[in-house]
Amino acid sequence: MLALITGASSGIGEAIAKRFIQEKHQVILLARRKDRLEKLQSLLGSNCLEIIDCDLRNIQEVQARLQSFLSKIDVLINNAGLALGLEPFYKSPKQNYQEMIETNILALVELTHFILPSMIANQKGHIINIGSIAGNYPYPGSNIYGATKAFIKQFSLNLRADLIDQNIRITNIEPSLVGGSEFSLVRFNGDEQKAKEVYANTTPLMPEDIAESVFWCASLPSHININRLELMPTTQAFSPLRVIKNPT
Ligand code: 8X3
Repeated sequence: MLALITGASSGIGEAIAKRFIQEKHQVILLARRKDRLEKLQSLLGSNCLEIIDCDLRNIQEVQARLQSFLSKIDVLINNAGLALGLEPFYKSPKQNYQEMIETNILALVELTHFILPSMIANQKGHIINIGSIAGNYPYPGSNIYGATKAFIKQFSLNLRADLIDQNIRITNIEPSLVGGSEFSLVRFNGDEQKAKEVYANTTPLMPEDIAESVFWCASLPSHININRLELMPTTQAFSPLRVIKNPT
């Protein structure tokens, strides 16, 4: 298999790349940070066919640099995405919600739209989107982030409906709390202390756990499509809905 992985320079994306390479598959890595991609490429060896250091939102550059690989890509792993801030929406600065919508939704849609015709021509392929439990359950401060992940979930399911006769699989992976990545550091704008507290004194999922589930979905026999896969650490579950007593 040849897998194109976005957001591949760290965390879940990096772990997915390592998992595919471990099984002697090939990868193309896309992310913004060239130095990190280069390091990862030298670690992964010759089955890392290409690194593409560019902002996924620059779809023209992404397309130009992917063109020669297009017909060979078996699996597209739409992992790039981010959460910015945890404040109520009315306090969220425009650049935060704009970047989340542009990256998590628009860039994912554009890349998928670019890759799909060659999968259809090949009559095979698998698109694996990294969604989130934030697309399934509301929580305070999740506002735009959760809404982008709900979009990804519904987009994944709707693609399945479109592609039923094309032998193309679509999967939405929906992780919860994942430690060992830069997710919270990015969410809290580089505040290391705040980011650390999210995972303190508990056992979160790790990027390797998500990579395992992605690889499992991709390596199942081709007549099986996992539509959605929601993952939580054993130390997390559901809370009662919040009720305000004596509202003013
Ligand atoms: C990341 C999981 O719970 O922080 O998508 O929204 S959560």
